[in-house]
Amino acid sequence: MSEDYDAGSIQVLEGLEAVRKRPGMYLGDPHDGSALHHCIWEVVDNSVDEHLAGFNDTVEVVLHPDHSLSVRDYGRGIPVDQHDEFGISAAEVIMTKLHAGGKFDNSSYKVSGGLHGVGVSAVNAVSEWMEVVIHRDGTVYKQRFEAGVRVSDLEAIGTCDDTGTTITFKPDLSIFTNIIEFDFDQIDSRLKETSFLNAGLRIVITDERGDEAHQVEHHYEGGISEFVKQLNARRETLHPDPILIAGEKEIEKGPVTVELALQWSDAFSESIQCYTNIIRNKDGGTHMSGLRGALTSCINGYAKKKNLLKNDGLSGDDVREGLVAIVSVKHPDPSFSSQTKDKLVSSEVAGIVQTVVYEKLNEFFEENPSVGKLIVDKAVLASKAREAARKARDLTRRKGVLEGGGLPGKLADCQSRKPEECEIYLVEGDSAGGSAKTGRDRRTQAILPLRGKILNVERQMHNVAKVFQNNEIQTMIRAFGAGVGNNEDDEGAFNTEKLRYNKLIIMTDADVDGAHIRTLMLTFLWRFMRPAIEKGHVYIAHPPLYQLSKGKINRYAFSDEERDAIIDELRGDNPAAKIGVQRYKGLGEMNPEQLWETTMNPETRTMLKVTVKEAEETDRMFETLMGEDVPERRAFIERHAKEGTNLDI
Ligand code: 0RA
Repeated sequence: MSEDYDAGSIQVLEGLEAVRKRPGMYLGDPHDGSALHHCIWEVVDNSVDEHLAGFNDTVEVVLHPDHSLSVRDYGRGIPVDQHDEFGISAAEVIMTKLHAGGKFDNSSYKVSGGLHGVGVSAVNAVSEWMEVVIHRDGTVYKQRFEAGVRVSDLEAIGTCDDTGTTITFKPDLSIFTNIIEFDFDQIDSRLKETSFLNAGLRIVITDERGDEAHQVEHHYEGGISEFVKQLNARRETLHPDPILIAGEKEIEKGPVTVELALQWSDAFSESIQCYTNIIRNKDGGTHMSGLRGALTSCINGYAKKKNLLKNDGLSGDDVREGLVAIVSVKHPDPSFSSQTKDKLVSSEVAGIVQTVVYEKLNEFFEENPSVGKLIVDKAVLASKAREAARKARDLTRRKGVLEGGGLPGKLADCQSRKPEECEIYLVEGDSAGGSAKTGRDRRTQAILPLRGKILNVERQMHNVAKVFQNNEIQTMIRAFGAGVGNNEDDEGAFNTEKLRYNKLIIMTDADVDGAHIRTLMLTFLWRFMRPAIEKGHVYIAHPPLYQLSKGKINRYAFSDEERDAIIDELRGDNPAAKIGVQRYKGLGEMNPEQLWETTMNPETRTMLKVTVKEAEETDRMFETLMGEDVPERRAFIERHAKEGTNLDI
């Protein structure tokens, strides 16, 4: 360290020393990877700010073999002129003065970085070394730091004809422990989100650490609208394009802008993701409540006006069923409930979002009455279902579905009476039911064969009595022994604590009919036994499509691609080798041993857990499970073997 440090620089050092001493306070936990990755977001945010300011369209992130990481942008370049107060270059101030990033230029320029975090200087403090290279005014400048302390001047090292900034840093391993390597997947998914939230920004990530460099690029001209489309990619949507809503309101501190994309599908789940200044607020907050308020009043108003509402009003849950939405708020000075910014609490935002959404959504409905009707119809159905589930309780009690008759005759129950170790297979068809009964572990596995298609309860919401006259439905209610109806406060309503089995496993053929029956069962469960799904008791069995054999070797394939891969593998060097290929047209074609081995044995089976959360993750899962990429799919199943995998409805 040089002797000629002035008062300003000493202050700087004290600031950075504090970061090194208590990295957790500034960057998050240095031992579980969160602070390590926070360093990247911190640096990237500055480049995103240049994009928001209108000067940058590309960010390049490179993971180097020596475990340093660089972030390059093509913005204006950090200013290099002398800073009056500190007597050092502006760049050095930004690199070494805590919080300098946000305070440096207090115009409306800083949106994400200025409000996101602690600035590049905090990252500098926890880096073994950091180098900044600036392209500005035709000159290339460079300066190097170690543990946050300058070890060279900002030097002109060449000429250039572009502008921009590259910051490279190597995390100091005396500060980060346990997880000390950058995680490509985490970086990829976070920066993908960043590029969705910044329409037009190109983010290129290159991993140079392995034998072969690996590169991905994220660039979405459609921004949050494309984000929503992707989240709904595998759903049946009610309207082809997300509804885009944008608005702005001036408050004392500056402009608050709100941007939303909304799209309904025929799914049951609701997924609303909220952001403030590009940061995810996983617990929502005032933007979320503003949106909810507007949706409820707007959709009820429209339904009344169009005479689509017969009796009661639609509840918030009703109008949000099947909705995927992104809410992105930019605010000059937001407040959060905690350091981690999980929840936005700035109260004025609720009113701003509510007003903007109410106005724009009404406009949309006026201009697109057919979409408006579909959305209202969906909400009305949800509302009727809610009412039906309420009635169900009385009805089933009166008819003795619950108490009378004991266990259904078709049920092959398990021996154990400890629900926590018991499972019930809901099996399509009698012949599959037969194999399952023979093949099962009869101590813990019960089998309930269901004949043919179960009733489509969605079409019977006006006539609940009919739902409960249905044989298969009565049988399920009695076998589960946990009541029916979603309102937990009602006596006799479905109660997971009374469930006779911890796992309800739907096992249907791996074909279109099987998928249909599965949907009908899930629909019934969602409408009348929702807590079973919400509390994670419902699973989908995953039977194979093919058996492949060579001599005594038996293998199973879950897709055509996997079948081909296994055939290649079994042939090995002998292309003439005889491989037996059996295609299972239905579960019934499997003998009991095969069914046990491939689909029912808890040690080896793969099941999907039915959830109503995290649409995004599940989409990726779906892609992986049902997609074309066989090695990826296999790796996935191995990683998530047994009960780890989710199916979002
Ligand atoms: C302060 C002022 C200006 C730009 C920047 C900071 C800036 C910082 C970083 C960090 C990474 N990339 C960056 N790009 C820009 C505005 C300078 C001007 O008015 O020309």
